Amino acid sequence: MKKGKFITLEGGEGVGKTTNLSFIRHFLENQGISVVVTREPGGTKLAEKLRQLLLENQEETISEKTELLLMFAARAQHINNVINPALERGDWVLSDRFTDATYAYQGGGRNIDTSLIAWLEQFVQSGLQPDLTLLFDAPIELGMQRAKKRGSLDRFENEQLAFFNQVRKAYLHRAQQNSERIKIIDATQSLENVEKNIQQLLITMV
Ligand code: Z5A
Repeated sequence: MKKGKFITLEGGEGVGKTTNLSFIRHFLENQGISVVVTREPGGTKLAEKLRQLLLENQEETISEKTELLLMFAARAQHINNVINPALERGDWVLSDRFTDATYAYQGGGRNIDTSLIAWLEQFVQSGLQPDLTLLFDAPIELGMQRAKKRGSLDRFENEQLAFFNQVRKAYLHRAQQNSERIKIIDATQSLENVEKNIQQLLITMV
């Protein structure tokens, strides 16, 4: 059924996911590939509303279970209405974050049992996995410095340094466990070198 390829971009905040998304898009389009660019949480009208609920600083505390379920609710909608139809058409899908973020933020950051995340992953994705995941990795302080230039902080950005260190550790652990799919990009390099690394990985896929 799946004819296109599915690529996801992951990493902590400010590591360059969004910046490199447009580089990847242009690279693929220059090879004649039709590309759908999307993001998580979000990607559909309803899922973007859930994103807003998840990222806004709320008066009412969002419990860890609620956060996890909202992430997967948005994902179910995204897969059904955007990702699967695009892949079935033969388009390539580029997503700014996907389920590895849940393992990193809700698993690593919030300490939710990863077997529970794996159960939800199976239920919601029915086996759908990215063909390639680029994990942009940099020390937390560097990403924060880069992201700070943007102004006000969302609900996740307001977390403490320890939270982000747990997230980074969980991402790196995930990359170790899924080394065929998840490729680590050293995000401390210049943008030019980061792009060279990405290009080397993409060339093997087109
Ligand atoms: N979340 C979750 O908890 N569970 C889930 O399952 C999912 C998500 C899917 C929304 O993410 C939040 O949702 C996220 C996790 C949670 N929270 N956090 N934190 P988001 O992706 O929308 O937000 P973000 O991670 O904060 O994105 P970001 O800060 O925009 O980061 P980025 O896209 O990786 O960075 P960027 O905007 O491309 O780059 C930042 C700046 O650095 C920019 O000025 C660039 O020009 C500059 N930059 C980038 N690369 C370089 C290099 N190599 N050199 C110099 N300067 C650079």
